[in-house]
Formats: sequence, C-alpha cells, structure tokens
Amino acid sequence: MSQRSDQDQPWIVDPETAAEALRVLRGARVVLIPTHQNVDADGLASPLAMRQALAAYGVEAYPLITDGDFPSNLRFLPGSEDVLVYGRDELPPYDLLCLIDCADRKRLGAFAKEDPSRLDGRVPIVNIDHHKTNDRFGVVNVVEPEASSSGEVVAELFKLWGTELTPEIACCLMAGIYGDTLGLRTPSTTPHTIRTVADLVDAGGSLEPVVDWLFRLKPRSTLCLWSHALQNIRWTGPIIWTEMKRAGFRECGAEMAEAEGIVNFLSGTQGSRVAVILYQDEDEGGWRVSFRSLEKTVDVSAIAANFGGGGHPLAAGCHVEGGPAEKEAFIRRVADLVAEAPMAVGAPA
Ligand SMILES: [Mn+2]
Repeated sequence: MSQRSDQDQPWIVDPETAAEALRVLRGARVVLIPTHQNVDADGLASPLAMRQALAAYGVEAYPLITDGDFPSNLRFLPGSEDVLVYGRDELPPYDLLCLIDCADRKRLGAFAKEDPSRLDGRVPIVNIDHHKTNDRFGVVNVVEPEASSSGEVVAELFKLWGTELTPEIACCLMAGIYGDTLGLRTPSTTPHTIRTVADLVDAGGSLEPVVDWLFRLKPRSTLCLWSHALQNIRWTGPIIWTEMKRAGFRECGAEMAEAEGIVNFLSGTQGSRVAVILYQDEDEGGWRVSFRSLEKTVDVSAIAANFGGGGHPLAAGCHVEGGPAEKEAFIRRVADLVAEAPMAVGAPA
C-alpha cells in the first residue's frame, strides 16, 4: 500500500500543457531537436528518447548536435546512430523545433551562430527544460525548475501522454537523469527522481551501460587531460580553479567532453566554496566557464548571471571574452562575489 505524501511529488507537469505539447508535436511533419552546445548526457539522451516516442506517433524527429563532434562516451545511447551532427549532415526540412534541456535558445552552437533567424520563432519552438533561468521562449513551455534533469521532465510527459516505454526509451531517460544527478547524488535528486528511475528499470531499461559509460569507462587521453588540469590548480580567495588550454587537448589527443567531470571533482575540496573551470575557446579568443558549489548559501547561477550566463544554483556557466588580463579580472570578481555570499551554518572549513 502506498503512503506517499504530497512532498514526494515536489512538482507536476500541468496536464493541459502536456497535451498541448503533444498536439503541436504531432501536428509537425519533421521535428528538429537541436541540442545545447557542449552537449552532455541529459542534453542528448532526452532528445533521443523524444525521437523514439514521437516515432510511435508517426512523427519524424531528429536530434542534432549543434557544435563539435558526437561525444564518444555517449555512443552507447540507443538510437545514437540517428543523431545528426551540424556541419557533417544535411538538415532535414523541419517545420518544428523542439528544444530539450536548452535554457537559452542562443546557446545552440554553430546552428544558432551561423543563422540566428533559425531561432527567431518563425519556426515554432516546443520548449522542454528544467533550468531555472529558462525564459520560456516556446509556443509551448514545459519548464520544471524543480526537476533534476530534462530526462525526469520527459519521463513525466510520457506518463501523461500514455507513451509506451520501450527498454531503449527507458535507457535514454535514465542516462539523462543519471548524467545530471551524477548517479542520484546531487541535492536535486528527490524521491520522485528515484521513483522515476525505478519505473524506468521496470520498463526494461538497463542501468549498467549508463553507469559504465557515464562514470567508469574512460580513454587514456582523459587521464592525460586530468593530469594537466590538476597540475594547474590555483586558489583565489574562496575559489579553487583551473584552466583547460587548447594545447592541452591537442597534446593529450582528448576531446572537450573528457574534461567535463573535472569541475565536479574540484568542488567540495575543503577550504573552497566554489570550483571554477575555464575552457579556452577554439579560436583562443576567450573562455567557456563552468561553476560548481556544494554550498546551498552560494547561488552560482546568480554569479554566472553577472557575466551573461546562467544555470542552476549549484551548477552554472558563462562565457568570458578577452585575454589573460580579462581572465584574471574575471576570477578576482568571482572570488569577491563568492566572498559576499553568507557562509552556510556548520559548513566544513
Ligand atoms: Mn539537464
């Protein structure tokens, strides 16, 4: 017998909005699902689950990687061979965009940069996300900031739609949830998140490849890259930070996605309040920046917003233009902003 309180369901997708999303998606001939730049597990796996669900409704949908290559650690995702890569594959003649996991429709890599009119609303957008900073730019918006991941939001949509969960769909949704919660370890993980995963396991989804490919298996080049990052660690006030230069990636033969776990590893280093990693741009004209914190009194999305970025309270990002002087000034400013945030009671020193 179930004795669940209301607290177990901290957020719900409005059933009318869910129905409207399905109506718009089913009305399309071809749906393009462009992923956010520097795509991660949630950003790619949730679109793949959507592609498979829409196929059951007779709608063609194509996830599109909007910049760079297909990250090799995500090749295990069922249906990954159907993913288009911008610049490599021809775009299908789409009449609807579905953005999943995209807080900002401008941060869609070369797809947006080369032709910003693609995102100006002339082609309608269905917007499915879990970022607090999402400004609800779609004709239908399913934005649930309390959800751990887009995978969790999409699972909820499928429940409302009555979509049959195949083992492939279940595996993709679990990859989204596990990717964003670091394997159900972040504070964004709720009883609802864990129940969703249990339902996906019941539907035949296998957790083993998800855990292996997201957290265990790595190429040798990753160790080379991590060794660079750890050797370059610096401290500025309450922040611990490191920088990933293009030369480091070249020297190690590593791809961008291999550096993703470093900032999570740095966060929680005793004596630090925020961890920061700077990834040098391809053209070396600036840096993409990632912030992490374990302190609930620090809101890194608010800090990132000072620099035109955004994200979640404990995980956020932004971009910094310029050279070494701008970089140093940026780091000092971030350190000042972190120092202004109240200390958590009983925080470890
Ligand atoms: Mn996400």
